[in-house]
Amino acid sequence: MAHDTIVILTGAGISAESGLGTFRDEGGLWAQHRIEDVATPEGFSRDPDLVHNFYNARRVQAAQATPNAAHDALARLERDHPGEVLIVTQNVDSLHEKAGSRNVLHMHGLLAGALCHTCDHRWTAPDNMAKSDPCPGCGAPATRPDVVWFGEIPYGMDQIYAALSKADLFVAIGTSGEVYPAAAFGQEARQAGAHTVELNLAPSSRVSDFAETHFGPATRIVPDWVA
Ligand code: BV8
Repeated sequence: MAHDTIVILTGAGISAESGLGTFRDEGGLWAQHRIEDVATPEGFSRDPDLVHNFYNARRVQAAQATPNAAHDALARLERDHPGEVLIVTQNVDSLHEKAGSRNVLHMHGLLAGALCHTCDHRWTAPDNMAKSDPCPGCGAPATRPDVVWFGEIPYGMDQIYAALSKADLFVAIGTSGEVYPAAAFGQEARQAGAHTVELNLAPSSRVSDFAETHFGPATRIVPDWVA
């Protein structure tokens, strides 16, 4: 029976040193595109090719990326605490799994996933996708990336809230605390009695939710904290 007493929330900052862009840092992904154009259902309806180009490029880049010392440290933590660690990631790359983490919940979906906008059928995404690709389930030309856009409901919320209510320890790594509901998880864990830790390059918008903070690059501060 899994206890998930250690809940870890990760964001784009944990993958930055693996070469994958963050969203809100200088020159980040959102600097090149408006959120409304590439990460909303409305943006997809308006210009599906723009959205697929944005995600196709990230899918190819993520597939070539390798986990860094921070991902490796979290995989080690899970091996040392079998059944007690849940990683809730906002990231759509698969670097936690490549590092060996097993209990990973992608609340904002996965670049490796394709979804039918018509029948909700899911399949493994090819490198290059287009809306006109026929859905393997219903045949409709309604192929989209299986990621959660603004205004859509994140995956696994019941499991996440249940884990936060029982957590002894909540650690947020590499996230700016700008996107909800993830940004409120620290406060929820703290109110449930967990010890809360922020490991980030710089204080996030939700830094006041955390009892303990360490700032610096994830490849240094995460292995130091896990050790
Ligand atoms: C929902 C798609 C209802 C996938 C993304 C007004 C107030 C409050 C909320 C709202 C509001 N108006 C609208 C909302 C809701 C909205 C929202 O939060 N909007 C924001 C802009 C205000 N949220 C939603 O719509 C969500 N759905 O609310 O549904 C609901 C609620 C509860 C329960 C059920 C239903 C859906 C949100 C999902 C949006 N999809 N992406 C993709 O393209 O990847 S969001 C996008 O931002 C990514 O998913 C990303 O993961 C996420 C968060 O960004 P971060 O990961 O934190 O990255 P960022 O660049 O911001 O920060 C990087 C951090 O790393 C920085 O702090 C930096 O210092 C640090 N760093 C950098 N380098 C390093 C480092 N740290 C360590 N080492 C380094 N080397």
